[in-house]
Amino acid sequence: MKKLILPVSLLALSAVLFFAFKAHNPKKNKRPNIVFIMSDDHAYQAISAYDNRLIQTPNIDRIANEGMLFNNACVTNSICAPSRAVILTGKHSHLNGKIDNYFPFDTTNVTFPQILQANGYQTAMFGKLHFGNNPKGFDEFKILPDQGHYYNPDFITKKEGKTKVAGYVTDIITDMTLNWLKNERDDDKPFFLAYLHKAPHREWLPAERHYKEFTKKTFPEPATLFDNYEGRGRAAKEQEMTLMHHMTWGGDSKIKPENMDKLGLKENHWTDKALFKSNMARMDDAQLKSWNATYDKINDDFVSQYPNMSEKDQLKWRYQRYMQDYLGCIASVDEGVGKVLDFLKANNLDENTIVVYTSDQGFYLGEHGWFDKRFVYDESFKTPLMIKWPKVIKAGSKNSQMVQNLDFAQTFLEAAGIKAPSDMQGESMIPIFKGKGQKFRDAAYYHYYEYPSIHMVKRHYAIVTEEYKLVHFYHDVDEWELYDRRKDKNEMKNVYNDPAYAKVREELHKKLAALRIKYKDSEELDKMYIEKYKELEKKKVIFR
Ligand code: SGN
Ligand code: CA
Repeated sequence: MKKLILPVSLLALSAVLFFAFKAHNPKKNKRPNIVFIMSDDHAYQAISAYDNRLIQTPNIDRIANEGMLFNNACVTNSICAPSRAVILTGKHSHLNGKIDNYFPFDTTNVTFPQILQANGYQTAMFGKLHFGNNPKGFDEFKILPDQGHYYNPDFITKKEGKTKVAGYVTDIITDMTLNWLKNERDDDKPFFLAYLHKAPHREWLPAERHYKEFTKKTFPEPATLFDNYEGRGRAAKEQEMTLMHHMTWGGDSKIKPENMDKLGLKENHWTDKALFKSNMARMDDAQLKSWNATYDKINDDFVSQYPNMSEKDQLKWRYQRYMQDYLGCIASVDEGVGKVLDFLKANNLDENTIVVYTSDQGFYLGEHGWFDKRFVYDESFKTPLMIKWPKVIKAGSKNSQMVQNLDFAQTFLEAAGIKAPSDMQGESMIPIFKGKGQKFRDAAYYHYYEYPSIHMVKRHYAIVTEEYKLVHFYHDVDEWELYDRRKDKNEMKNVYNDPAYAKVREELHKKLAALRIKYKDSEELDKMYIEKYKELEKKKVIFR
């Protein structure tokens, strides 16, 4: 008998070893994992890898230090849901149909996660999507309905339906992500993981540990905080996104309704008190108590200062209040990113995982006196981007090519060894990762649509080259703007009618026309979308 047992147990042992080896054989999983981290409205000015005057973000910076920092990454349409649609489809807004936050996302679009999934990738999404419909191509998702809430948020989940989760949104999304990595990841498959923060989206409610810290700080003001928009056209003058007149006392600056009444502060937006109240209503007693302990002091202080404040003082105060809460929200994003990076490292997933950090667009942090985004001007056109992939990208590299959010789909597909559909409109960034020097994109095309709507930024399309920006505001007005990006970094002077730029202007007009043809955009489509928007206005779904 004994003689027989030995060979059988040897066989069993070798089978165990075979499977153990199979699971841990690094060669098997040659296709890279992808961790796509995106926050909402995170300005590059608020990442220390770009600029350390406002905040230190040591964990986000790790991605740049261990990989590549992009100094000129930009979007095609600087607003939330459209940016996400461009990322997922690899197509400009006018072709994927998600031109603004109101139009529905057409789920017959093919998205790159669907293609990855069909090719053997395990896929998961946690956090903010903002489409109004669920993502396709994901084995698992837990997403916020619409914009989501900062405290005790609701989630739409693939497996458990709608749930309310106690706690702070950024921490919850991080925990969901880590939990999936630890417990649900299939060792035998490469994965695509979308880790999508709501923060630092308006109205900027930080976690307790961070509002306690950040409300004590004072921040340097941007050079253009007191911009009067001379030198630019009607669009810059007629927007509704100034700290002075459009930031709300209640929802944004957290002045309590009773204090607004006491000081006779007029609501500058119908949502002001309502939003303040609804944010507070989500907190439990302990959260509210702690919140009040910090924000009541700020309120008392403001009530005593306000009667002696000039308009200029008010703007300065609003800027500090804005930065305290906005940057406080980023602090928890940075912590979460650190935890996910630590997990990858501790589990030997570091080497062959592509980690991306980006935002759905840039954001104004008081530049031109503004908050929000939408314009093709730099702070909202450009977006933070850093990517690490130790196997391929040299640590600490920097790149200044105009990569766009349009390029992610083709980049990820190429990294996974999959041929991208021929109607995708971006470029794969893989040659850049490998340090190849050729010019990637000569000019970027931009098109913003959501008007008339909240913040009132007029429709415009533009061509952006390294040196110039030519912009056409074609709806409500018919105005052209031209900026010399090298000489006028803050974009304060439209030189469209300056004879010294006549030749540049002419060339850019030609290039812009060619780009519109290349990307299949046209005046007919512009008109079609204006007409379709009117139908939405009739249904009263547009928010103003
Ligand atoms: C909300 C915000 C706006 C913001 C839009 C779109 N107001 O309406 O300030 O521009 O979302 O943002 S709020 O007071 O309700 O927060 S986006 O990131 O989803 O495009
Ligand atoms: Ca956004």
